[in-house]
Amino acid sequence: MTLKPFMMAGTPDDDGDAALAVATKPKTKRPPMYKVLLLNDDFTPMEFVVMVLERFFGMDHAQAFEVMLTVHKKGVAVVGVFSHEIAETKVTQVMQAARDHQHPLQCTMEKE
Ligand code: TYC
Repeated sequence: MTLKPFMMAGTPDDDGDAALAVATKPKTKRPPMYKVLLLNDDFTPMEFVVMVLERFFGMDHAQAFEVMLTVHKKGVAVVGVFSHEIAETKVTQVMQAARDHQHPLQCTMEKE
């Protein structure tokens, strides 16, 4: 901008602001995703865990058995990755089913 007769250098409208037109990246932020984790314990029956994985995580029997064994042997496994709302629903469903059957099975979620 050229200085008009009534403007003084160094006052707020003496901008040079053409140089501040910085390119901005178009922001297409994907929503954060959440891992749902199943934890091992010594008391929940294996068949119950398999049933939970089939019912709430859409696994077939072989898949569910395999994932259950992974949790049994390693202590914990990721059983799915979901949006915050879906992950919360899965955790609630598993925890309610465990409570209903008086099993100590634990299911949690964490940001990916
Ligand atoms: N460890 C349990 C048992 O031996 C089986 C089990 C597997 C429990 C996975 C919880 O998330 C779990 N009966």
